[in-house]
Order: sequence, then C-alpha cells, then structure tokens
Amino acid sequence: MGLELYLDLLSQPCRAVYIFAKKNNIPFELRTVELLKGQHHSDAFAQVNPLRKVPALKDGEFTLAESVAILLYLSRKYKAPDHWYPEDLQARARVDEYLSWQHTALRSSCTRAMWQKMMFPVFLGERVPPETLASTLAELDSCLQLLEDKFLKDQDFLIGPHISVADLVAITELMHPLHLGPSSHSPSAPAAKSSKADPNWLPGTTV
Ligand SMILES: N[C@@H](CCC(=O)N[C@@H](CS)C(=O)NCC(=O)O)C(=O)O
Repeated sequence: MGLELYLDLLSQPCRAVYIFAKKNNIPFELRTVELLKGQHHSDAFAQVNPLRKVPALKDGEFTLAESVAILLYLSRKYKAPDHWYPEDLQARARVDEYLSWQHTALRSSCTRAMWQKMMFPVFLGERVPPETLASTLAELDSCLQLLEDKFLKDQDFLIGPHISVADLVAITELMHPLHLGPSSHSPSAPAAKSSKADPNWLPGTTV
C-alpha cells in the first residue's frame, strides 16, 4: 500500500496537508475520517494515530501524526521545490519559527474564535457570554497584528517572496475567522497577499 492520508477537510491542518500534497502532485489515497461522526475515535483509526486526531499519515508500515511533521515528511520524501521548505539555513529557520509559533498563537486564537462565534451557538445551541467572545476576538486581533508585524511585514509571503509551508499553515487557519465576518483588525493582509487579494479564494482552487 502506498501513501495514505487520513483527513477531514473541515479541519484546518488537514487542509494544509491536502493542498500541499495536491499542489506537489504527490500520489496518495485519501482516507476520510469524519470528525462529526466521531470516526477519529474508532479502533481502526487509533492504529494509525493513537492520538486520535487528524491529519495522520500512513506510508507502508510507517505512521505519522501532527500536520507540521507530516508536511515536512512529504516535503523531504517527495523533494518538493525548495521554496516550500528551503535548504538555506536561515530561510528554513524562519519557516520553523513560524511553525513553532502558530500552534499556541494563531491556531489557538482562530480555533477559539470559531468555536465561540459559530460552533457553540450554531451547532450546539449554546450561548457564549458577549464579554467572553469580545475577549477572544481581541486576542485574535492582537495575534493577527503580530502575524503582520513580526512575520509578514511588507513581504508577499510569510517568509519572503515565495510561498512556503508556513503560508499554507497560516492561510488554512485564517480561513476560519475570514468566514466569521469582519473583525476590527482585518486578517485580510496576509490572507490577501497569499491569495492574490481575492477574498473568495479557497485553497485548492488557485494554488
Ligand atoms: N497539532 C495537531 C492538531 C490536530 C487537531 O487538533 N486535529 C483536530 C481537527 S482540526 C482533531 O482531530 N480533533 C479531534 C479531537 O480533538 O477529538 C496537528 O497540527 O496535526
């Protein structure tokens, strides 16, 4: 059996892995794991990823969890063009810096905003206190400001003039707040730059 990717495209890190594999013509079998049906808790999936989260990868007998590890594995194994994960020591360190930062910063802010603005009220019928939501959105705003000030600056992409895995990880996270409506700090700068300024851009359509 060749490469298998266990994904649910509702998930941001799964979309980053999916776009990367598609864009780089990496042959894989898509194994859909429907989170909303709880399929990630099945015993069969636990054999692939005992952490019971998507994305996950199986390559022969080798299994791997964590989107960043999966992206880097694919990039190395399939020798993706250099700009995705540059060989240059300092350029690579910049990508690593972003990938390390985003877990506890942009990813957690975007996820919290999505749950409080959409998942709790719309799917679970639970009201989120306005002050809780306001504080979450303020935190998201300051995170977006850091994203611009520290990483994007006046560049086209997070690491410079070319797209890297950092941009994929960022844009798939940013799609959530973009679809939740405007915020006082527009996340459109990095998203727009990486998406050629089309607010309707969806991954997979233009990359
Ligand atoms: N750090 C992990 C996060 C993976 C993750 O949180 N996946 C979510 C979907 S976005 C999941 O599988 N959630 C199921 C659960 O927590 O029960 C990564 O980057 O791959």
